[in-house]
Amino acid sequence: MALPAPSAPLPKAELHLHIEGTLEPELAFSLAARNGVPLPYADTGELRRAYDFADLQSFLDLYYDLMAVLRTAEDFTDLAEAYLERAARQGVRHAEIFFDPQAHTARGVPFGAVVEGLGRALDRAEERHGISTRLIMCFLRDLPAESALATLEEAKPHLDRITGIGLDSAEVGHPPAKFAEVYAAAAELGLRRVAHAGEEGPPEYVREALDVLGVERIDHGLRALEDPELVERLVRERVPLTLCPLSNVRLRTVGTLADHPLRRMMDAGLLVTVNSDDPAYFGGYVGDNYHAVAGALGLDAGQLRELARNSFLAAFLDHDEERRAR
Ligand code: ES4
Ligand code: ZN
Repeated sequence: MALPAPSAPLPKAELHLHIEGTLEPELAFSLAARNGVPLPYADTGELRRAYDFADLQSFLDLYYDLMAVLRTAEDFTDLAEAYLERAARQGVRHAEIFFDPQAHTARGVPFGAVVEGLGRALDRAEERHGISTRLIMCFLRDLPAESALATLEEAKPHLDRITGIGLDSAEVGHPPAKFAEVYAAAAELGLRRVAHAGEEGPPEYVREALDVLGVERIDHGLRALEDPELVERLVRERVPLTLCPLSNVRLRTVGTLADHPLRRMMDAGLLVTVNSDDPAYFGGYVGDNYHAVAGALGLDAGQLRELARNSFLAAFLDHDEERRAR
């Protein structure tokens, strides 16, 4: 097999990516025009200038508002296709893609239009972009647990397209245990389980996600560092953490990239991965995140390779698939 050209990006898996967070301003405006949805911004420049967030909630407010432009299956196909094209250019070989069904069904967009629309792009991702894919359906933790249960019911006819479940949106005040029942039901259906925890919420939420929800990976998990015993457990049990450095800076969970604990986490023996979260909003796709932390934290080529290797180890791939993807 030929060696990659020196400038070829490091092959990597992306494990923490909200597809709705890949909605670039240009696509938002073109979908708004196609669907006749008014936007309260004069142009893409004005929209981009609104991407100045104080915390997670101030981001989520804009993120949910802008989803109004996503109406049809075709819109979701176009959204996913645009992501896959950018991801491929940054070396992504495998992508485990989050989506937020409740954010769409609550606006009258049928569950099936979302999944089938995304699925059309994912079905041709291997052939067009050399990317294998998985879909992970996230529950919005600031909605009632009953809504998550109803969403799992709605997902049942589409489970051939859905690998797992996640938990996202406003964290503080919505502990993982609120979703114990739906996670147990999903496990019965053979779905893989992940959850956002320790992004803004306390270390206790990370522990609860493991013990009560039975998750296999923690999304973010930064605040686990406040609890040395928990860190020890995460190391011992090899629980992958999907970090999103540019997101943490934009949402002010860390001061600057130079303050980001990623390197300390690697040194502590944690299985950390680098991901983009909501790249259209946070200033970069996954390769940009690798590049930014390499510069700010002085990571060498070996450490970058370790991060890429971790991403495949933490992916929901079987051994043969993992080998092929790398
Ligand atoms: C999210 Cl950065 C982040 N945190 C929690 N929920 C989310 N949904 C989309 N992006
Ligand atoms: Zn996230």
